[in-house]
Amino acid sequence: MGKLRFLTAGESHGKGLVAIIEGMVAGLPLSEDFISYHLKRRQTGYGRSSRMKIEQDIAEIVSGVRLGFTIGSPISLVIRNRVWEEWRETMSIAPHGKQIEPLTMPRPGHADLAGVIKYDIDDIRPILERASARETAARVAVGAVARRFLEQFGVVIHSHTVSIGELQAVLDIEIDWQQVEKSPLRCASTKCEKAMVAAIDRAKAEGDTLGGVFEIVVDGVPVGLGSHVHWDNRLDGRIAQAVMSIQAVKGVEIGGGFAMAATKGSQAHDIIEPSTEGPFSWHRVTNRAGGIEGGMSNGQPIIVRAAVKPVATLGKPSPSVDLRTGKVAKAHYERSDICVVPDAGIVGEAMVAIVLADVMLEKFGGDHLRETLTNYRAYLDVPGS
Ligand code: EPS
Repeated sequence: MGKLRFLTAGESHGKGLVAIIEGMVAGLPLSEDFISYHLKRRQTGYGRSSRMKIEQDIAEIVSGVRLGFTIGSPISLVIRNRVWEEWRETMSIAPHGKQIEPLTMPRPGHADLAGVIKYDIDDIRPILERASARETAARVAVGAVARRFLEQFGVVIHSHTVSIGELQAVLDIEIDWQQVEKSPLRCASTKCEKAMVAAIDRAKAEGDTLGGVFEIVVDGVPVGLGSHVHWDNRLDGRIAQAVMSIQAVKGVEIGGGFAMAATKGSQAHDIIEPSTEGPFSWHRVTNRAGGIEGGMSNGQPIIVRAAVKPVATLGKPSPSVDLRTGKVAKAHYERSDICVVPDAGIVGEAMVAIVLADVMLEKFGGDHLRETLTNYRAYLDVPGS
């Protein structure tokens, strides 16, 4: 990370989640309601566990904002866990002398097994609590601050569900983002949604889970964010790392991605044509590069897709080994989600927003939003930019 940094803390069934953001400019309008609006968007996807009905995430701004505007100091946020009341004993901070049965049957696909070995703990609970995707609520809160900043520059971020299990959305018309926001699967194709919902219901009845693919679309990104000069300046690399870090994501592609590998060069790239419309003397008819060439934004929409694996906690648990006895046992089961793809898309939006805010701050600098905007406008006025 460059100028904008953040940390999250918190366990899934602990007191709550905390985030600290450093490097945001002063003068950015910011409210708890704006952040909470995006937190709610992460909790509405079809296929989530009943936990989503318990938690109604609200972000409390503890520092860094005064009278509705950021003041340049670290912004800290708290999201309380409603389930904490039921978990006080199991997740107690002080020892209380009561026997809590350790979890010793690691779930394949989770952090359980590697975690207990690495941290030398004989109970899976402390590992799963932090590995849980509950942490993504804090990322979405941080992402909301980043997107508030990006909005000032006309950068707009959307996400939608491209597939659930084997079912692909048919995307033959322009995406209606308002409809996506209303869709329980965040699917742009109402035709496909019914079958996807039925597939999730079927998986649930069978004690199984489903994965899928979400796509992020970012409009309004200026040319020249990121750089070709160093591996860790490359915008595509930074976005891929951020999106890949989301729990359950197993693949990330930009633009044509993996499918591009099977095409010829003459069909893979976006022809540059003269144009008399718009700010430049050229334009592109296609966007196979997904808005990034040579590690830099090229002014086209940024398109990122992520493959989400099926949730690893299964109603019909996979075979495992009891770490106490070394004998065959069923993996641990506790309440979990069936499908998280739509909500993972919201987390994807947040991670992409954080990376883009970071590269915008790197390029345009400034300690107050006014200064950043002045630098941004000066850059856009440079001939050829
Ligand atoms: C999760 C398991 C479920 C999810 C949780 C992620 O929690 P619980 O075990 O309490 O039912 O609901 O996601 C969230 C709590 C959230 O806010 O997204 C897991 O094991 O990763």
